Amino acid sequence: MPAVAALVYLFLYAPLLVLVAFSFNSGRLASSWEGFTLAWYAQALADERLQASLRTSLAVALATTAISTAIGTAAAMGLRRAGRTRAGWDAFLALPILVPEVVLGASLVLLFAAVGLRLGMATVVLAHVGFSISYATVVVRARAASLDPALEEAAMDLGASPLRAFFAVTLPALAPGVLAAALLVFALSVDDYVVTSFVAGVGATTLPVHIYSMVKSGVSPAINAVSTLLLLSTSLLLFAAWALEQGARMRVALAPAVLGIAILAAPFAASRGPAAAADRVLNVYIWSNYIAPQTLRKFEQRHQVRVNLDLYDTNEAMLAKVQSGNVDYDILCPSNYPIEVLIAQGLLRPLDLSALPHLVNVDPAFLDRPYDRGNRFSVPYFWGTAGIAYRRSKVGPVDSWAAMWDPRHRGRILMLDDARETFGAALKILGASLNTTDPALLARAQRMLLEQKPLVRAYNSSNYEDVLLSGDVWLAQGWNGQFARAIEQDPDIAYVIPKEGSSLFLDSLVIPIGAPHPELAHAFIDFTLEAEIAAEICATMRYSTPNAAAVRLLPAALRANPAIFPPPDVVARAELLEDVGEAVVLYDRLWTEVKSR
Ligand code: N2P
Repeated sequence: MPAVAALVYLFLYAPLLVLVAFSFNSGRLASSWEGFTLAWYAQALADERLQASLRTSLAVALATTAISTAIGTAAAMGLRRAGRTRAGWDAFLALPILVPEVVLGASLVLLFAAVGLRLGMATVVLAHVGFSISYATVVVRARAASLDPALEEAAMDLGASPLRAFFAVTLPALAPGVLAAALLVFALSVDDYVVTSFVAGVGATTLPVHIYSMVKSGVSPAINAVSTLLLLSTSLLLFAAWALEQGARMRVALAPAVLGIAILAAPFAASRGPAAAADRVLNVYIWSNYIAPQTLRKFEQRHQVRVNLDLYDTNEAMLAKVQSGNVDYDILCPSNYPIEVLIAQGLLRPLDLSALPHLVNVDPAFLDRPYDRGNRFSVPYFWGTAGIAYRRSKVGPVDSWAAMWDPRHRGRILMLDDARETFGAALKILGASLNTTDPALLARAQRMLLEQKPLVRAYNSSNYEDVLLSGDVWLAQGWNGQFARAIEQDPDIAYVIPKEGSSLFLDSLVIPIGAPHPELAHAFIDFTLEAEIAAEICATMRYSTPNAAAVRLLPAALRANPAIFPPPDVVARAELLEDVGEAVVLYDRLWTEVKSR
């Protein structure tokens, strides 16, 4: 029997143990142990964005704890007198605990939009209070049940007002329960990802939301380090709460509780104080792997501002968020085809070209395109291709999309998690345009994707190059820049634009209509147009820059790298993704069917 129990516990704790162990691994990949190091902790603690998210988490958790514990205590007191209706109240109390978090998150976003509340710190606190009151009430009530009501009555018989009796007699007796509730609520709030990701908007990035966005831009062991700290801290808080509920003395529970909070607060001691002029901010919503932190820091320093960065991996995700209407972004980076949609819906702010003196650096071939004549709304940022990167030693030479349908590569194939790109690959095999709106062709493409699905290891649009580097897959569909970086780390990897042709994208910076900081947004766009900055952005991210002055500054090796700047005949094979109008609904439905079947 103990052996079975041990196995169950191993099953429960193995992932956590691996996480903790690898936070001390000096290698980058989780596939091999390369020696002990604390470097990832140092890197995590030195990360300003991480510290900012920690500050947000702590502020939210403290506010949530104060509000929820107060309301929970009051509710527990009230419920003592519920009498016959008690069962009903109990059910209502359990409901928020049982409702799936995604449902809660989605419904809160609707509610906030309906009452006109902007997403931000306040909505996060409201949401956290919403889901934690029940927990607080249940914990305090358990303690209240063991109280002798005669004590409170005696106090009132001796002349104390009900309020006085509560504070002088009842509350001290309840204190361990109230503290346990507070610790539990604090831990729940610090930990929450799902609900928070719905209601955070910009500038309210909590630690879990930040960790998730770190995962998107590549798995760094620094994430393991942060996660280990978060794990340790919440475990201590929950242990303290549990000990109090078991009747441990306050002093015994205090030590783990204080330690738990100290672990979260420690990075502040290490921090150099909040970033400069925190009230001047720019909210940037851009593709993952499109700008390096060091480049943002240059802008922050030059303008004494803070840049809030949010990332997305598909145009559709970005559109959905912007169209929902209650987010405060200053900068977006859509591809050409969603720009048409955004312009048509009146969601973009006309640019003041006089505030963009460095626009002259852009190669005229990328300007005045049909999707935005005269560049009234958009300035090109990156262009590039989608293609296949593969491990030469495993699959030999590849020149066709057919490799992604080859049963010999079962379980070793990764495809982008992007309707236009996956359908695009299938359509190219069919010899069709990837901008087709023909339902019959799209149905054929869907059948192909369904046939391919058993071979596919993952649909991933964020850190697909890491999955290839780790050796988990041998062939990956993806966008060129991240593959150009991967090839540098591992020369066994090659990138090809298949002979059937592929997709071409042109992504631009735009300012949404309701941008709270339009002037700063113009300054940012112009900053990215400066030759040195555009060259730095291209050299760090490895997507292709439309900035002619920047290209001249690039090292020859980068300019000659075909994964970054493909030769003209290869570009000629590729087709620019364009707006498919109403058919976007069809693409979306067919793609959802592929993924859910
Ligand atoms: C970067 C994705 C490239 C953008 N993560 C494709 N439009």
